[in-house]
Amino acid sequence: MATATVELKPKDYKSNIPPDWCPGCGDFGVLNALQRACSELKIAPHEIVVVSGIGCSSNLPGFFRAYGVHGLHGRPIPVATGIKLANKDLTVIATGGDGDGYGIGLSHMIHAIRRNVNITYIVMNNQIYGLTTGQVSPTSLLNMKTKSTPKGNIELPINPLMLALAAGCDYVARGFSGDIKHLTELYKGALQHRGFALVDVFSPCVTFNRYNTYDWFRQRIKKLEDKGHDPTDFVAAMEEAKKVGDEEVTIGLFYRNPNPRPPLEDLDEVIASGPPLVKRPLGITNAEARPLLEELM
Ligand SMILES: Cc1ncc(C[n+]2csc(CCOP(=O)(O)OP(=O)(O)O)c2C)c(N)n1
Ligand code: SF4
Ligand SMILES: [Mg+2]
Repeated sequence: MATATVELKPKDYKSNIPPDWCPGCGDFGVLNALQRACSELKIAPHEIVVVSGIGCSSNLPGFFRAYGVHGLHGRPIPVATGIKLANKDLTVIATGGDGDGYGIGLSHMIHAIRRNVNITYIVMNNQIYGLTTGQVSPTSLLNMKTKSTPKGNIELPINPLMLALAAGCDYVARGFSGDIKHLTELYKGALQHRGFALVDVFSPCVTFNRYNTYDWFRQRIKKLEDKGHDPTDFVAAMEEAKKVGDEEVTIGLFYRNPNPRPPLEDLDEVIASGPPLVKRPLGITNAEARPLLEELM
C-alpha cells in the first residue's frame, strides 16, 4: 500500500460526477466510508484502482476519484486480479453487488481467496437485484417476497462469510452502510491487510427491498466487538458467521488470521523477483511490440 505525501480530505476522493443512486440508497454510505478510509490511510487517488461489475452498486467507481474500471456483470475480481499482478504497487479495490459477486461472479471470489490475491473486495449487499428493479438475489432471505418471488423466496440464501472463511480468507468483515464510522475502520483493516480481504456491507436498497430496511437493521444489529468476539479465533468466526436470519444481524471483524498466508505477489517467482511488471522492460523492441498492441486496440 503506497501512501500520499500530501494530506487529502475525504472530499478529495469525490469525483466530479455526483452519484445517481436513489436518495437514501445504502451505497452512499459505502462510498462515503471508502473515501474516509483512503483519506485516513493517506493513499493517494492515483495509486488506487476501483474495479466493479454491473449493478447500481457497481456504478461506484464513477463517483470515486481514482482510477476505475466499470466492467462486466460478475467480473470485477478477474479484472482486479490482472491489475494487481501487472502493478503490485497499486491499491486495488473490487466492488459490486450481491447479485454481481455472490451470484454470477461467485466462483471468482473463491479462487481469488485460494490464490490470496492482494485486493480488497467490497460487496454492497442489499439482498436484491436493484438495477434490474427488484428480483430475488442470492442473499435474499428465505420467504422474502420480491418481484420475481411473489409467493416468497423458496431458496436458501448464500452465506458469503462462511464461504470466504472456508475458502481460506484471512480477513473477513461485515459492515452496515448506516454506520459509516464503524465501516471506515473495517475498510482500513482490509486495505492494510496483505492478501484477499472481504468486506460484506449491508447496504439497504430503499426502492426495491421493502423488508431489509434501515430500521430493520437497526433493530437487529449487534457488533462483534460488543460481544467480546476474538477475531483471531477461526472457529468462533465460523460460529458468528453462521448466524444469519431474522433475529440478529452481526457486524464487525469476524476473522483476521494472526499468521496470514503470503499474498500471491510474494509467492509468484516472477512477480516477487523485482519491481511491478509494468515497470520492467518488455524485452522486445518497439517495432516488435507495436503490432501486438494494435491487435488489442
Ligand atoms: C451477463 C449479464 N447477465 C445479466 C445482466 C443483467 N443484470 C444487470 S445488473 C444485475 C443484477 C444486479 O444486482 P446486484 O449485483 O445485487 O447489484 P445492485 O443493483 O443490487 O446494486 C443483472 C442481473 C447483465 N448486465 N449481464
Ligand atoms: S434501486 Fe436500490 S440499489 Fe439501486 S440506487 Fe435505488 S436504492 Fe440503491
Ligand atoms: Mg443487490
